[in-house]
Amino acid sequence: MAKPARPRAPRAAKPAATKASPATTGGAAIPVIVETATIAGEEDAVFALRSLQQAHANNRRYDASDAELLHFYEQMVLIRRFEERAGQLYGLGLIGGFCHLYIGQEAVAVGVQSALKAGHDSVITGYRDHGHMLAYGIDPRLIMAELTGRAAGISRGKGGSMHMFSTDHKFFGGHGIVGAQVPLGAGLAFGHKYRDDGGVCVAYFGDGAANQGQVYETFNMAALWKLPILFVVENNGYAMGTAVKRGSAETHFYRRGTGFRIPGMDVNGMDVLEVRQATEVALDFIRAGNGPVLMELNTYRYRGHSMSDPAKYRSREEVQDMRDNHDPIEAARQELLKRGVTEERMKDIDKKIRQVVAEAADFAENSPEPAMPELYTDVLVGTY
Ligand SMILES: Cc1ncc(C[n+]2csc(CCOP(=O)(O)OP(=O)(O)O)c2C)c(N)n1
Repeated sequence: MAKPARPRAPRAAKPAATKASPATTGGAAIPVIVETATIAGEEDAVFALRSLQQAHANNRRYDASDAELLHFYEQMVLIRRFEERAGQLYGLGLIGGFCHLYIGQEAVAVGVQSALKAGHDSVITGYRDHGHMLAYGIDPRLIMAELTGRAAGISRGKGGSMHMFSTDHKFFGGHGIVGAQVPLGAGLAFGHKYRDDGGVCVAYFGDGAANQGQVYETFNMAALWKLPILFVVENNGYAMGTAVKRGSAETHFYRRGTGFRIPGMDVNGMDVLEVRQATEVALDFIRAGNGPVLMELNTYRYRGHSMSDPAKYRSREEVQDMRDNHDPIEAARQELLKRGVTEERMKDIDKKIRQVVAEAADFAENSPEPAMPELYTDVLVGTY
């Protein structure tokens, strides 16, 4: 059974360039080249690749005000309660097709997207998309109505859980083809650069998707053209039932851009303040015209891959350990308590969120299904 390895302990920053160091095998000293920096200019390149990780290591956590941390807490609670309710509606047969819950990963979407300019910067992700939409301020009623296939849904009930979209919010899906959102994200980033609008695209993908060839073709082009794109690997430990170690030769996903001169950052995705801080470092670099950044966010999904997954590939103890010891919402709650925010204040937030989610579910259940002529709309691509 796979050992729970997330979130990984922060690794110590390495020096920018190191000399040959001796190692021994059977007593004989042999030189091991750890890193070379012999070509003119290479040293700078090596430094650039590591500089963001070093900047992040020096200052890991965002200095949030109490109000900001409360807001992050509220958003994470909203995602969790929303997802729990979606799971119940799925069980009742009110949600059809696939449904992938985001429970456990809330700090990622909230930490990253709180640093973006909503409606200006673009976001694109895979099929586990409800949390990213909520984190971008999209009305929970419209998301729930989409999940239940109703006309009032954000994609008029025709997209469902995996294919939601809102150009108004610059949220570009919701994609069921693993990894497909990565080259599409480069296209969105190209659009920002072409229009010179100062926007950045965040393209999220999973540890499983990170093994797709199209990801690396995209890395090459994005780096070559210095596209304003933040690649975010949400390493939740599993691609369906395959643990990272079973499916990936390089399990440190933040290193995967090195061959394309894309700086990488290794981030604890269970700490919303660490995620936010790392995102700011990355965005500063990207917005200054330096091209893409790759962030690995180490996180964990508590529920099965989708609602139909009994999750037999891992132990209950592993999941329980993550829930008990690394939960992003509980961590934020504890931090707020330490700052003197009262239990009552947080209970009020919890109560308010339960109400918001209950209203979203009622709205979804009471909305009509799309009319038949809707089958013929949104078939061709328009201008965005
Ligand atoms: C091109 C393609 N291959 C396979 C699948 C089937 N599939 C759906 S999800 C998934 C696992 C992806 O895992 P990961 O990228 O780690 O994302 P996570 O589900 O953990 O968020 C696979 C193989 C698919 N949808 N598309």
